[in-house]
Amino acid sequence: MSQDHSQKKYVTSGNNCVNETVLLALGANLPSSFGPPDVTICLAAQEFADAGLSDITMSRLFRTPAFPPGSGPDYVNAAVCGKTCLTPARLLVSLQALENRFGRERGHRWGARTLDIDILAIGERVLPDLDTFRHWLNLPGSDQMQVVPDDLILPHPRLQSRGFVLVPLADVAPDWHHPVLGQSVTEMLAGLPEADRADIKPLANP
Ligand code: A4P
Ligand code: MG
Repeated sequence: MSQDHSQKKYVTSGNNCVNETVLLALGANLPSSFGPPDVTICLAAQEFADAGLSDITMSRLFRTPAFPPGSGPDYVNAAVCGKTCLTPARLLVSLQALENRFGRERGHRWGARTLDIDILAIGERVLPDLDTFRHWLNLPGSDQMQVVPDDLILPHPRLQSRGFVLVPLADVAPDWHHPVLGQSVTEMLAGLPEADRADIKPLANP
């Protein structure tokens, strides 16, 4: 008798690894040696398989005003949904190596960059633990700009308040539910002020 595993949260592949869903946010607002931000993002996306992802779906590219306002040129943002067998720590290292390959320099927090790849979520994991996640979730905006976490924080503590994250994410994972806030991507997006979405425009294909 054949079994339908399509409703299972985790799919086990042939080599017995646990394939978890990964959601990524991509952003760039400086040219890299490979080209302008849209080209950099598309080239980086082609490297995701080597970086440990499979079943990759990428959103449209969007032009978004830099946050905080006036902090630099407009960004190009996108989101990716995929699967991985890597541990969260190894995935972060792998993606940071990809950022570096595309010329990422870490200057000041939220400064202009050639490529930023944030892990938005890995399945329904809350990392490193619920208390620490809540600490970063509730950090005042001024502190968020100053303090950099040592640990990987999942879900990304600012995803729910950012149009430049949620608009692309709605292309690839509209039904993903935030494991702490309980809302879907569609619901979080609908909860944003209209002004936060107004200036987010899809780009024509590069
Ligand atoms: N880290 C902790 N959690 C994570 C996570 N979920 N994903 C740690 C990735 N990294 C995580 O990150 C600093 C450290 O956070 C890492 O070493 C990792 O151990 P970073 O990428 O080096 O620094 P960052 O980019 O300044 O921080 P972050 O958190 O990526 O910044 P944000 O909050 O994403 O803000 N405006 C527009 N329109 N579009 C943008 O994409 N991006 C930013 C960056 C600001 N304004 C923007 C955009
Ligand atoms: Mg980042």
